[in-house]
Formats: sequence, structure tokens, C-alpha cells
Amino acid sequence: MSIFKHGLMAGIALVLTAAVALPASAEMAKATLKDKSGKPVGDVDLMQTSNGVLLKLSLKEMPPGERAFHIHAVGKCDAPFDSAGPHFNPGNHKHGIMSGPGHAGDMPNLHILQSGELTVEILNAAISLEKGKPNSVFDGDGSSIVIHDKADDYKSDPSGNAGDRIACGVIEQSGAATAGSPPKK
Ligand SMILES: [Cu+2]
Repeated sequence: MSIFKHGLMAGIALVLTAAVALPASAEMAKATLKDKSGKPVGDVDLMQTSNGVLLKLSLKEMPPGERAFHIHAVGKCDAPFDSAGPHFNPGNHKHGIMSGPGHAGDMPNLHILQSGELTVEILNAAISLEKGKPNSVFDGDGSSIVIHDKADDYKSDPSGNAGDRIACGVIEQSGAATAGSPPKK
């Protein structure tokens, strides 16, 4: 009896340890991208990892071609999306991965297919979904994801000469995931 009890306690201790060992960084977020007419053109699922935030982007009915893809500093997407503010830049750097560390919101250009679709995963190591971190996208005024009419030249400050903003989505929290559970859809 006492051996059984001991075993049970050990089991409980193991479960507790496993729960504590879950990464504190299991935050999830999402953004629904809309064009200037308000039509939904894609989704982004964001997941905190120990190496940054993984963005899973899925686009449809977008104009094909090479287009800039950024995190912008304000979580507000009123067409024509000037409301989203400049690039998310908590480190106060100049724009562009070719001119230094760049903005935290700088990301590689998207190459949207002739079908208007694109599915891609991008890791942004410079941002966080964890509130309170200096590079958290959930700061006082939130953040948004923006796609531009032109490609980012990776050097022109402050916006990479990327032209108009053609799609925008506010980054919203979508709850914390437990290890092994599938991302919410
Ligand atoms: Cu931008």
C-alpha cells in the first residue's frame, strides 16, 4: 500500500513537472488580412517559439508579384492603412536588412503566385508575442501586418520604397497553446 502510494505521488510529481516545463512562450496570435475594399485576402497565424515568432501566411485573391511584407507599429487597419503607422521598430533602428539590424518589423518579400495565392512560413526572430517584452507586438497600441504594392528594397529608410499598402490585418491574441496541440484555425 505504501509503495503504491509512493508511486502515485511520484506520478503526480512528474505531471506537475511536465506542466511547469512547458515553454512559457506558447502564445498564439492571428491576423486577418483585408484589402482596401474590406475583402478578406488572407490569414496569418503567429506562434511564439524559443527562437522568435513563426508566421504562417496564407493568401488568396492577391495581385501576383513581389511584395513587401512587414509588421507595422499600430494595430489599426483603416483603408488606405496609413492608420497602421510606420514599421514596428522598438529598437529604433533604420530600415532594411541590408543597412544594419533593420526594423523588428522588416521581413523578406513575398512572391505571390499568378493564382493570387501563397502559403509560406516565416520566422521573425526580432519580435515577441509575450506582453511586457520590449519587442512585444502587444504594446500599448498593438501592431498590424501589412503587404505593400511593391517589393522592399531592403535599404531605403524608413519604408524600403515599397509603395502603397494593399492589405492589412491587426494582430490579435488567439490564446495560448499547450505543447502538442494543433494550432487553432
Ligand atoms: Cu510596410
